[in-house]
Amino acid sequence: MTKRDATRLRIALQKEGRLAEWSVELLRGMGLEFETYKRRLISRCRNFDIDLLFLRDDDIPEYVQDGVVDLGIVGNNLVQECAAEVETLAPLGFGYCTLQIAVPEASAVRDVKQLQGLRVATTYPKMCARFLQAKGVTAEIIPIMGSVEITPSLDVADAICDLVSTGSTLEMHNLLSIATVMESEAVLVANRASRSGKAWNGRITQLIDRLHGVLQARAKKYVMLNAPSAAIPEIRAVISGRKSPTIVPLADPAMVAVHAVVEEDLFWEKMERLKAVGASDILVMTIEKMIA
Ligand code: PRT
Ligand code: ZN
Repeated sequence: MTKRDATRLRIALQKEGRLAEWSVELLRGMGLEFETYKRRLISRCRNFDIDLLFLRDDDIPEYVQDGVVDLGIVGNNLVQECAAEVETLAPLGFGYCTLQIAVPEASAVRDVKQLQGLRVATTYPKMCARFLQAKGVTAEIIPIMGSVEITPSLDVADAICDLVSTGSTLEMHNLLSIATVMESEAVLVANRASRSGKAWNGRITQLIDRLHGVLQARAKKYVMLNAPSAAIPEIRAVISGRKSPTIVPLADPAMVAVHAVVEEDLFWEKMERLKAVGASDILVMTIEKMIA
């Protein structure tokens, strides 16, 4: 690892893999300008005193814990497995997966308790062991580096504990999930001393504020619609956001235009209710940033 430049904050992100593109997109959304050409180890931000380090994801929790870097973007699954002593600043809304215990479809095992005395192969030995222990089950944990899903067919293990996102790997290998050990997504983590110390606290707080601006914008849509003036009370009841909607009169005095920010998760339900009370010409726009 290159020697630290004490005047520049360091952020670690995955070099290649499932989190890499999302992490770069998020940091760019937060206004950081940098190159990713061939993902060299270090990329200097042009507009901030920040260096980005492109690393294997497995190394990130410990590098953050040890202060090799100040911040890291990594799956919470790895943070928990390493039991890294870091401060989790925010979940990031990508890299969703679950750590699950699965058995061959042909197996008689259908409950975690039945794993007593059996072999469980996993790349997450610590979390798997903690989970089984909490259930009062003593099993033989077999740590594996990769391709955990093939271990039952090789008779290396009776069950596996692995990450699942779509579930197609389990299905392809005729494996059936019997328990969820944890739900995970990518998180922003900070070195404790960097977060609390004078040198970087201000810069980290600034980055967290920007991050919230990006995440909030993603969770919302900007909606413009036309509606009969008489429907304003019903429309306001549907769009019960933090702020009241903007109501603009139209040339036709019986009609108004309504502009509002709507939560993405209830989006379709709200659109259907708005149409039902007379809204028309509904335009929906992505919000790039949102600053409270
Ligand atoms: O090279 P490097 O060490 O950095 O990368 P890696 O190959 O170890 O990691 P990578 O890119 O595969 O995963 C990085 C992070 O993405 C993980 O730590 C999780 O936080 C998150 N993530 C989200 C996943 C998955 N979904 C996922 N499906 N990580 C791995 N998988 C694997 C899983 O292990 C299994 O082999 O995908 C397979 C199952 O996928 P489905 O879709 O068939 O269920
Ligand atoms: Zn890895």
